[in-house]
Amino acid sequence: MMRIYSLFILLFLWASCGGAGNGNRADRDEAVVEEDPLVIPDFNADSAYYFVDRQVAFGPRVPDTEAHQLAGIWLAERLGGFADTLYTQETRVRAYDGTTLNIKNIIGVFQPEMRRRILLCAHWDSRPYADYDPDPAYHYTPIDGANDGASGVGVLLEIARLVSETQPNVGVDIIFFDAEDYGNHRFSDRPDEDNWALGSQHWARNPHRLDYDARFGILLDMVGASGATFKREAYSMLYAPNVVRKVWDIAHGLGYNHMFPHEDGGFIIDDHYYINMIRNIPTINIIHQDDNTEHGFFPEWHTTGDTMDVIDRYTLRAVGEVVTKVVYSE
Ligand code: AHN
Ligand code: ZN
Repeated sequence: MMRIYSLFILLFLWASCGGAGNGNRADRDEAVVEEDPLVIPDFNADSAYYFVDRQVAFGPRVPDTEAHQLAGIWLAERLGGFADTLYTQETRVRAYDGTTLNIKNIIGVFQPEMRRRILLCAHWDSRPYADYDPDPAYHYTPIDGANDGASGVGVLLEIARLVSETQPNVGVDIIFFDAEDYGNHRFSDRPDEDNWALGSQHWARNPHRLDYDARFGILLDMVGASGATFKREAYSMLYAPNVVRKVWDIAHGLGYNHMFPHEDGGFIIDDHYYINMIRNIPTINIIHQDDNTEHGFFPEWHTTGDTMDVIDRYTLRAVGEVVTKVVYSE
């Protein structure tokens, strides 16, 4: 079922009560069609949950592993099935410890002919080490990344499905970035420079279309844990304050005030940082921050506990509804 938000419905009711006086029924029906009411498709949280679960079932999606390769093929198939055009961008990058990684950014383009575009993104890789695990025995064990990675991709696959069925008034690009989470191990002594978000750094310098531009971008990171709260991330406030305002206003309008507080979070180096710095596209990060943990993220962050057990359909639904409404309000 679709939800229809329209001032013109109200006008129609007012007119039917005799307010407009003249005009027959056919005229009024026509007016409703011509004025293009805002039709917002329903975000299905079960579908998003399924997309998260399917990714996690491949195992940790660490570059240069079989699970990563198979998950990448599956994601390209799924996104490609919804998008008008699919690009995969494969390259090699150097990780902080000198390892060469074979990585793949996965890009779905909807309505390529439209000039006004918005960019939605998340990272699809998962971290090679549980370096915040309470048990040191797991500090070099790869993680499932159900929340840290798969949740954002799951929400965006569901939005891809909606956009494929109901055309918004704007072109949409959905990018799944690779190698976001191969950053410096907590106990490494290497310099901590630009070693996160390797896939988005590559894309920002080599976009899938020359001179690619968008009105704004939204990054989703850790958007599936129960009890999540999304404070206003500091780089988002610095580079894209109007986008933060737009998104938080819509969240409040939908009744998700408690999850999108008007509170300032920290500066987080993530994919959106490089999109802002290198491509100059105002891009925000919707990311779960938590003052009650030592690292500032959800309790299972970069631990073996970041499994499907932390994923809550309610959180996926809240974020999904907000981003869907942003897309269809453009
Ligand atoms: C830093 O800790 C520098 N950035 C965190 C970005 C991140 C990691 N997002 C998910 N995992
Ligand atoms: Zn991470």
